[in-house]
Amino acid sequence: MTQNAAPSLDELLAQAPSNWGKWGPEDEVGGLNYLGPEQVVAAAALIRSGKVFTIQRLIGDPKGDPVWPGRTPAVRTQIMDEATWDRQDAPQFPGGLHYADDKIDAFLQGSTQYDALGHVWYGGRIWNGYDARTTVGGMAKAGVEPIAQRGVVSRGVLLDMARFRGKKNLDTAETFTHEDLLACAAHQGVELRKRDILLIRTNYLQLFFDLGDKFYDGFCEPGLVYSPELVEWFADMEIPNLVTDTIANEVTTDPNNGVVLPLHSALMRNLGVTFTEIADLEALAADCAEDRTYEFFYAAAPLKIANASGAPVNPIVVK
Ligand code: UVW
Repeated sequence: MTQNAAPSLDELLAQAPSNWGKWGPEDEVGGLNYLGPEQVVAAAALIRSGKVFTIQRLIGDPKGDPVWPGRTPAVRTQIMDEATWDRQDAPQFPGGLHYADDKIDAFLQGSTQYDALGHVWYGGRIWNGYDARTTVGGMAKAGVEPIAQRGVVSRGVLLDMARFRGKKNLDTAETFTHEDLLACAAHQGVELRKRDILLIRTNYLQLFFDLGDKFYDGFCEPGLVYSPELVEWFADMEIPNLVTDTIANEVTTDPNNGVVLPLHSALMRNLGVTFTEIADLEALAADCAEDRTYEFFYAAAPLKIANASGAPVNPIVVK
């Protein structure tokens, strides 16, 4: 997907803001440092109706699992079931216990997931300036485990870009900016505050189910598009976590410069914004449209996997 005319990320982001060192030389969770007891208590005050939403997409969906090109969906294998006890060599437990066991072989970025801050890089340096060689054979630095240990709790705000634009889903390669997010929030009657977790709905992955294999033809998801102003806005707003219902949280190839996923570098690598991808925001969005309440309590913790560059998660939203 590299385009010859595209600038290098080093060139594109030469003047871009950075939070490296802001939380010390050993930091591995970046913008999650913005979230402390104050944010948790304030978020808890948003629980009013007691409605609970889980926003993970099903792993092993019989209709298919949308993944980034080159990745493959999780494969679940049944290891033990009642048929196991048809065999002569089946284990026999005093009392007659039988059980089912299974396992999955899965890309850790192949479902709803948190990316570790070291997941992407350029110029030989990952988040906080760690040497990119620390990724070799497993993430020695800025892996997903510190995020998982800490957990993520704050006020979440849904920005329903698809409804705001009057569409069932955003189109291939459709873009929006932070100004559009602000306009969407104003239209929804919700204020965006510093340290909010942003959940952006495009409903684009509906096309994965509607189009089948054709979904990947000319693959270019819709999403946020890079600009220096957008990056400054994320920095000023101290956004700790960006959650979307697309595979990669931004327009895949930037239409202005041809760079693939520049915001992964500008926001995740440089500012320490954690990315949560492939969320299922449909039930939540329908409810928000009905009760006109777009702010809520958000809590998530990815699986604790040593040295991993990401991990599956099933975030919980409570209204
Ligand atoms: C890539 O980094 C390529 O994708 P994602 O952030 O979706 O895991």
